[in-house]
Amino acid sequence: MPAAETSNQAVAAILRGIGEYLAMQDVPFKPRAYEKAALAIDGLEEEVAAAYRKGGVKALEAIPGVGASIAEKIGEFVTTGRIKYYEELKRKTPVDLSELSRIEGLGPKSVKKLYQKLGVRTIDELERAAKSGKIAGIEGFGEKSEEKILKSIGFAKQSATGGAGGGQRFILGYAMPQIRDIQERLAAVPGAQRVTIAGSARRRRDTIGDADLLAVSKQPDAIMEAFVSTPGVVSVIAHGATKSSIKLRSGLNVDLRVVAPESYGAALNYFTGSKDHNVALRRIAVAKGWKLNEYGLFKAGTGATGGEQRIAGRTEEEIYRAFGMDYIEPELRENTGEIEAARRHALPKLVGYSDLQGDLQVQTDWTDGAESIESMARQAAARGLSYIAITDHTKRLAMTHGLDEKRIVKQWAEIDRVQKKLRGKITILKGTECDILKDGSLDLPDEILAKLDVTGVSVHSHFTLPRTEQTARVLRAIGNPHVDILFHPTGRIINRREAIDLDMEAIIAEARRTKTVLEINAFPERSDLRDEYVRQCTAAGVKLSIDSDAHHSRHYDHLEYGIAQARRGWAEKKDIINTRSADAMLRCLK
Ligand code: DGT
Ligand code: CA
Ligand code: CA
Ligand code: ZN
Repeated sequence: MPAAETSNQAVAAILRGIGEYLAMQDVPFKPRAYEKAALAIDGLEEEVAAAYRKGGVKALEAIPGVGASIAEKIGEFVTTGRIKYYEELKRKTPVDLSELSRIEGLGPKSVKKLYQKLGVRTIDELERAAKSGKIAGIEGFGEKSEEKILKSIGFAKQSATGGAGGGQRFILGYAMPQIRDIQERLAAVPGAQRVTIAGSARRRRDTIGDADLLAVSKQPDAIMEAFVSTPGVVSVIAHGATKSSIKLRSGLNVDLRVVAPESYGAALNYFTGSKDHNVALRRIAVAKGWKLNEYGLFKAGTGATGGEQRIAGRTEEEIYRAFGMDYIEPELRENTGEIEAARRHALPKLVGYSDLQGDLQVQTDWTDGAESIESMARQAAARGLSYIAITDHTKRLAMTHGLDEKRIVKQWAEIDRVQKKLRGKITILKGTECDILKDGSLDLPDEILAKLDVTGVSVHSHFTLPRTEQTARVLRAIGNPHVDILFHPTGRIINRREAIDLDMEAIIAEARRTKTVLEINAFPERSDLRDEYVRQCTAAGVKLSIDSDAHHSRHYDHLEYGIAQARRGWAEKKDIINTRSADAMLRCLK
């Protein structure tokens, strides 16, 4: 995301950095204050940058643990992209603390000591010092800690490129544009006949371990050469005639394989996976006396002549056909029943990537969104949507300037005004993203909810309630007869926050009973509901919506990833309410 520089994570990181430099200089108390503020901001739902732009320092001081002086520094960061105080601290002790403090067992104090005694400022200098045995000689370190430091350096270097921290997987929606850029570049190389995305990215898993590309080319050398010189490559892991691997600055590894045209389908099938799907297919081949690999599907040679006979391999379709199966969409290839269904010709007809007519969760500058109602509506129309619901936050989210009863009524007048202007272009529905309070009651009174077209509700606080309490809370909320949609039902944020502890079976059963729609939130780090819950919903006949949760018009582009998760959950067009016209969609609500 282009705005990532002022994300809560970026703000928290710089505050944490200040705390670390202060700790290094033995300043009392202050380090803890910065650390606490960083922690609070990390866990916030609302974007502090947006809160500051709207409400100034006052809005920031409303955050527990953020006092006047820290609030001011956050403000400076949001407006200028830097904090002078931080830069002064860094100048005083010019060590790369953010890098060095990633080394296990190295706190600010030991970093300071290593700087004073050995002049260590960077990881490379640390490595040199450790390898030459100088660290073991320093009081308080010893040989054991030197060894430990060396080990930890190896790990820190591996995960130093950001994007996803140590051992973490990459979020599909943010990796995909990078992968598509490479795909496009390669497709333009002379001789390239096909360049396709394979692996988990083609299956549209919400996260990917690495990216896999497959190409058919008349000039394999040229495409490999272009691949290893992709802009943004930090290292070339392998450079061969048929397989190369690179690492991008974001930390993402990308594999490219070049295959022969007659094997393209077989290779695509093999490298799309999943591994479990592949294994199951291969087993079926073996049972028939066939052989399936990345080169093709083969029948053992018959009679005296011997030799294998190719049954299929040029396309995936012909391979599935040879097995007597319907074509299996990549999103389904997880060996969770798709093979049996393909044999019985009983696969779902998945919701398509251009099936959405509307978006039911859109934020505006009335709260923490970046654009006006009119701008969000125009941009939605430009993207081919025929309706959106304006669903700004409610008052409990004070930092986002959440709407109370009075302001939401004012907002309706503005929606009416914009609607008049854009009549015929797009329908703007009145909605809310109403906070579910701790006890399951709602942040707006029923009289208001009754007047809305679309009432969405969501959990933005008390994420750690125990399962029974959390489940009861959400059940109570969706039991409200005005509540239409449960937004981002599990609250997870990939690589950052666990899902809240919910008895999903109970939630799905109650959604079914009360005709509450569950959302597939398309925001890449949310992807919430996730695939397995989507599948449980479709199986139970619970209706779903796919929403962008846009806080900026460019976020409409995320809808694609929500559709992907819906498909991974076997959802059909009829399961998704916003594949319908506005009128038909509204009839699906309570
Ligand atoms: P990822 O990268 O962890 O998100 O997951 P994938 O599915 O992209 O896995 P990756 O990149 O290791 O390999 C790409 C595909 O290659 C994988 O989906 C299936 C195939 N593949 C890799 N290793 C094996 C294997 O040992 N056996 C079989 N049958 N297929 C494999
Ligand atoms: Ca992969
Ligand atoms: Ca791979
Ligand atoms: Zn929001």
